[in-house]
Amino acid sequence: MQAKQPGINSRLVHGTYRPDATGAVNVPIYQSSTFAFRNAEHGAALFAGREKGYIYTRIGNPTIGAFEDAVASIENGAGGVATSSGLGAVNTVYMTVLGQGAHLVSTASVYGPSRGLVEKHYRRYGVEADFVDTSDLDNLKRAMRPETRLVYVESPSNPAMQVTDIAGAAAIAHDHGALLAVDNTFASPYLQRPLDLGADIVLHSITKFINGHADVVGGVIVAGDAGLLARLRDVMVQTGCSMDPHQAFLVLRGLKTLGLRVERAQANAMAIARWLEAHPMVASVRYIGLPSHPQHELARRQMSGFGSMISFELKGGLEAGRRLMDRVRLATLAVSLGGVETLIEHPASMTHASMSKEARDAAGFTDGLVRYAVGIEDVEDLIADLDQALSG
Ligand code: LCS
Repeated sequence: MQAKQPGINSRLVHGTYRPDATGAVNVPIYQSSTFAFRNAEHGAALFAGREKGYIYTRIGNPTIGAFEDAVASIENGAGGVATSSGLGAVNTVYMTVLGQGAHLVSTASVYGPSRGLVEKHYRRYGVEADFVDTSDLDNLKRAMRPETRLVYVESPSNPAMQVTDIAGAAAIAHDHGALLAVDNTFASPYLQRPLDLGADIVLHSITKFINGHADVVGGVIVAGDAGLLARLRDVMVQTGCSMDPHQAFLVLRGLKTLGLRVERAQANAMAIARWLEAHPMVASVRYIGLPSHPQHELARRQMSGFGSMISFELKGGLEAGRRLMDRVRLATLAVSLGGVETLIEHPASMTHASMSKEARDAAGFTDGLVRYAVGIEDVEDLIADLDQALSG
């Protein structure tokens, strides 16, 4: 009989690490840039790949490796590649899959710089791209070309909160000989596992939920196929966007409580979204847990919870949104998300300012949209804070 796999919280707490010779319960920080070879033959064998072991931290490191294995285990992948930032992970995926003349189809409401990287830089090397509303798969189908190599989906997307059918997008990508990569940052692997739904690659800005404490910038990529993973690792190593051992140690620490943090933050988010929806000054609320969200049923099918990201618009538009952001006291006016603390920001002038007004309109978010990343504080305090900021 096959042993049952431990549940996700057991895997989050224990990872794949077992106490080493010293008995250390937690993964030690191997803060060393380089590793000694036993002799010249050993060094040559490691470089030739005839033996497994550590050479140099940009290529591989035990602390970073423990983090990569832990995330790969919860994403159900063949292995992971940690990167210095989430955008480093995005670039590693692009550079691995795209080449001159290749075409990319991506979610229009993708994180601004994930789009900017293509439009400003990859285009200079002959890569073409279309950014479409992938929450309607007909748009994706129409955008596919014979030279499409990569379908890149962010779901739920930042900050439009659109949800894409990942299994459907995988089928379309594969019918056209392309790979599907999913930016799973907003959901976290606790709520959504894209590889199980047919994606080839999943990536995260671990700066957000995976680390969860707003004190580390980093990224990670997981692939289902070992050959593809090796190609991704090669690009990470060659472009030098490696993680640091201390960064990996902190993220391993954050990962253990991912389940607890996500459960608490999404319970808070549901209560806040309902409160906002009923507030007379609020024009619209986008929270995928609300039945009013256009992809609520799809999110229910492909995710195990609705997460803690809310976008909303006030009846007074941009000016009213600005006033609110200046008046909140418990929530912090700052970009980023996925930490224990609640953050509020204005996408059009902050995280997505690199996009043109037309691109933002096409991506489905207006200048008046406010993004509210719910943390794990007491929900009555968060609601009281929004209440005083709206009524002041
Ligand atoms: N993917 C998504 C969905 C993101 O939200 C971000 C950062 C990235 C990738 C890039 O990751 P980083 O390099 O920052 O680790 N999103 C941010 C945001 O919404 N506010 O500040 C950063």
